[in-house]
Parts: sequence; structure tokens; C-alpha cells
Amino acid sequence: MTDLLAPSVVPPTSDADPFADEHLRDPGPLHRALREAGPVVHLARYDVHALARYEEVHAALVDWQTFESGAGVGLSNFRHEKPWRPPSLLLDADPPAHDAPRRVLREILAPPALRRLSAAWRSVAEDLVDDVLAQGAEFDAYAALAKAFPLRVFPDAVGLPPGDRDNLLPYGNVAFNAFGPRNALVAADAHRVAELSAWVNAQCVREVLDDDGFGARIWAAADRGDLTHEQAPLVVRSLLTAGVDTTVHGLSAALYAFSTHPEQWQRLRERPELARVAFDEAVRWQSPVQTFFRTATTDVTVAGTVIRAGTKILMFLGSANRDPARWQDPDRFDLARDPSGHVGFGMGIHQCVGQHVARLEAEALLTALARRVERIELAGEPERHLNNTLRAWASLPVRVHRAA
Ligand code: 8QM
Repeated sequence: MTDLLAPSVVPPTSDADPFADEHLRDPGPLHRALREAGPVVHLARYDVHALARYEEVHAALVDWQTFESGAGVGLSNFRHEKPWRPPSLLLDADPPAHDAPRRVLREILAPPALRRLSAAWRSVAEDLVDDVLAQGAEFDAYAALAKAFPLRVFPDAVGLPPGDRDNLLPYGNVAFNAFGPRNALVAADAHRVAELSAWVNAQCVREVLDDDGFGARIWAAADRGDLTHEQAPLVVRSLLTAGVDTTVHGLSAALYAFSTHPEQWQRLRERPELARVAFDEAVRWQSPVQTFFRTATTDVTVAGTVIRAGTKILMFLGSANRDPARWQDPDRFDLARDPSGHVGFGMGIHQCVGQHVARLEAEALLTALARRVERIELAGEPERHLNNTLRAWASLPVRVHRAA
């Protein structure tokens, strides 16, 4: 609420475009500048307020009443602009509408429900790592592992028919670009949006999904009355939008981290039970999902700055995860730290509902690799893939030394 007694602060202004190639390629310097400029910074280019410090990002994430998602969590305001696709029932929603889809998905993706997948995923990971290692000591860890593994296990778990899964990452690329401004990254894929959307929507119908996956369980929830039958395909669509690129680039982050921190790889090899915490630390360190927006539901004062009702607020998750006021030596990838509290999976009522799936994938892949590989190092310069929201990869050339 606006405190009538306190004078309001005029926040510092920045001309920077966080969605420009330069900052997407290397966001650290901009993040540092924004954190140091103040708790709230006005971004002149988009006329939005930005939060780059942990404290304010965390506070905004947990206050869904003041910082709503229902106007969309990208730059575009769904109350004034037509969304590029029907809004997500989870991501672009607030209570009470948000709660039923969330509850359904939470049950389906909860640890007890995933237990039956664990053994199968471990064995897929072991076979994949064996195949990759059999082909030589140097390979692209992005393509061969980080991308290959989720594409092998996740669409099956959802219940997609076998065959053509090549559309999943391009669809995700479109969806994650769409949270940003309509820049050249959005324009580059514009010609594929209709085709990719049609393909994804076609995978969400009951008849296409096998009867034992996450997708079928979403439809079964509709039969029980926990969702409507109109909602079910959109909830399946959320899995296909949020569940592929995120894990691919999260696993890439972990592999990059270990390729550049040999002592941390040794630690993981000695204590493979650290795989899960290592994945969370990699998510903190790289923040595969860099940013999300909220919309103020009322005039709200943040650290003295009045943010007007109906305006967008840009939250820099990746910057909050490197804020030295919250993290000791924040730029260090360190398995000895406790990364819990990072906002790489968000925080509050929207916190990643699929995080247990992601951790299970990471655990399977990292432990399979740790058992077979003594050392992993970069064999060339990694290449980034630029996206308005994702901290993504195009290649991660590595060289491995096999364990005896
Ligand atoms: C981001 O479609 C959706 O429901 C959805 C899309 C993207 C995400 C989450 C949900 C956070 C990973």
C-alpha cells in the first residue's frame, strides 16, 4: 500500500534493453548494474519497473495478491493485447482459477507419483551415456546428453505417441521468446508459430495420449470433476511448454558447471548423492529461466517507489540468484553451499510444479555420468542460443576421461 506519510522515491532509470543480444549473451554485467542502481529501476525502453535484487524479487514472487499473473507473465498485458495463444491455466492465472489445475498437476508430478519412473530413467541414462562414450572422448554435451536425455524420457512420460518429437524444442523456443518484447528473436520464428502450435495442440487431445502417462492422468482428473474437459488439453499443453527446454538447458547448465569446475566433479564422484543439490546449485548459478513479469493489481510502494496499478514489473530471477546480499561468493558454483531459497524455480504459489521431474532427470543423468567419467572438461568454446527468457545453449563441446 502507498504510505501517505512517506515521500515517494523517484527510482533510477536505465536505457538498457535486457532483451538485446548483448545482455542475453552475457547478462551478468547488466544484472550487477541494475542491482547496484537500486532496489527498483525504471526501464525507459519498455516503461516498466525492474527488480534485480533478491529481496525484492522474492517479495514480489510470494505476494500474488499485489503482483498478479493473470495479465500474463510476459511483457504483453493480456488485458489490453491479444495473447499469442490461449493463456496458460497455470502460469497466466491467479487464485482461485489457478488452484484446480495446479492441484491436479501437483498430484501427478509429486515425488510418490514419480517413483515408478526412477528405475527406468536411470537405465535410459546409463544406456545413453554408454552410447555417447562409445563414440569417443570428445562430443557436444548439449546435443548428446542435455538435449537427448529429456527428449528420450519426458515425452514418453507425458504419453506422446512415438516418433516425431522434433517440434517440442522449437515450440518452447517460441513460447519463451513470447514473454519478451517483439524483437528479432520473435520475428525469426514467426513463420512457424501456427504450424508448431497446431502440432502441440494436437498432442494434447485424449485420443493421442497413451493411457498410462501424465497426460492421461490429467484427462482422468477431468473425468473425476477435478478439472473441466475443456481445461484438460490446456494443462497437458503446460507440460509440453514448460517441461522440455527448461530441463534441457538446466542439464546443460549442470554439465557446463562441472566442465569448468573439476574439483566439484570430484566431489560429486565421491558423493553421488549430491546430484540433486548439484542440479539446484546449477539452476541457481545459471538460472535457465532468467526473467518473468508480474502486473501490479494496485498502486504499490516497493522500497519507496510507487508502482502504478496495471503496470508490468520485470523480475530478474537470474540476478536475484547472484545477489551478493543474499549469497556468499554468488558467482561460484559450489556443491558445499545450500542453494535452497534460490528463485530459479520461482517461489510462492507458482513455484515450478515440475521441479521433482527435473531433479529426477538430473539425478539419473549426472549419476550415470559420474560413475563412468573421471574428468570432464571443455574441448572448445561453448555456444549460447539466444532467447528472450531462457539462458540457453547451442553447443557445449567437452572432452571426457573415462574412469578405470
Ligand atoms: C515456464 O504453459 C505453461 O503453463 C508454462 C509455460 C512456461 C513456464 C511455466 C508454465 C516457467 C517454465
